[in-house]
Amino acid sequence: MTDTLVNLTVDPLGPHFGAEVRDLDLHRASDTDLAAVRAALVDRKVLFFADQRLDDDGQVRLGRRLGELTASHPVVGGVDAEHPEVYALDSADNGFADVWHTDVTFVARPPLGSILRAVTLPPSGGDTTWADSQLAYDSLAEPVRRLVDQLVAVHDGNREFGYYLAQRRGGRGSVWEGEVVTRLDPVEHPVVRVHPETGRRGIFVNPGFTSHIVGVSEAESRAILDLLYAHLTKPEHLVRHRWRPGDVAMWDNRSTAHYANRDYGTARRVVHRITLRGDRPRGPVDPWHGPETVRPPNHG
Ligand SMILES: O=C(O)CCC(=O)C(=O)O
Ligand SMILES: [Fe+2]
Repeated sequence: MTDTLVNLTVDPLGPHFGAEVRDLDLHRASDTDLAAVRAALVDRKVLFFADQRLDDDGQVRLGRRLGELTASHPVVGGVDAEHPEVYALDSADNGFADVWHTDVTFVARPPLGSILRAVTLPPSGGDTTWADSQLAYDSLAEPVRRLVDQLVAVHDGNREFGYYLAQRRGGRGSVWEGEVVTRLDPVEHPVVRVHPETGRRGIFVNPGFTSHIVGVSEAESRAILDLLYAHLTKPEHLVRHRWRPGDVAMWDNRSTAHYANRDYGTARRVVHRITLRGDRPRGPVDPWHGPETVRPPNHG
């Protein structure tokens, strides 16, 4: 069924998750249109907009109308000096995202959502797939839900991004939450995140950045994480997008994970992303009292 909200047509891609928003020029969208987009984003979790004409300026303007923008990335600079908010993933510059992840979960307040624009596409391939972490949580058996509700995990950006921080301006990254990032201290988040706008629970661990579960053995941590990752990425929980020029995707990082196929050989693929500032993830054990950062033992 297609819902028409104001002048916005939201065409679901499945019973629960994903939608194409039709007949909306993001460049000219009214405040009412964008309020409807914002509501559809929380409801459908990933939205696609075809035939858009955004450039970096337009993408940043759109993002500012939807929320507060973050820097491009905590440790990777913007696409150019004029666009410190725009994060470019360029295959020619080793920009790939072929590991399941939710954006930037290795900081205390990961971005609420991301807006991604196709800039250069390979002749074929380079599809992106999203997983619905709330649908996945809901379809776990009840005793497993009870177990994971209580768990806390460590997220560590050093493996993926430590190198970039070391290379950049003498180890000085972006300004994130008002502070220059000079190190990526691992952070703790609940394994199950309660969505701040809907109260729905979702699996909030990802192979890109989650290092381990707190308070269990390494073998237990590995087994629980593997179970959650296999479950999260079951086909029933996924939507896959085949990119076309002019496409824009927008997703809610509080309820999804994603993966970009690296199957296009030496062809070039460039996408530009902006991220909306988010809040501190909360778990179902309410309130979740955890330290903001976990320091390795040698930091005392
Ligand atoms: O390249 C893509 O399609 C997705 C890249 C990605 O992970 C991101 O923009 O957050
Ligand atoms: Fe991503």
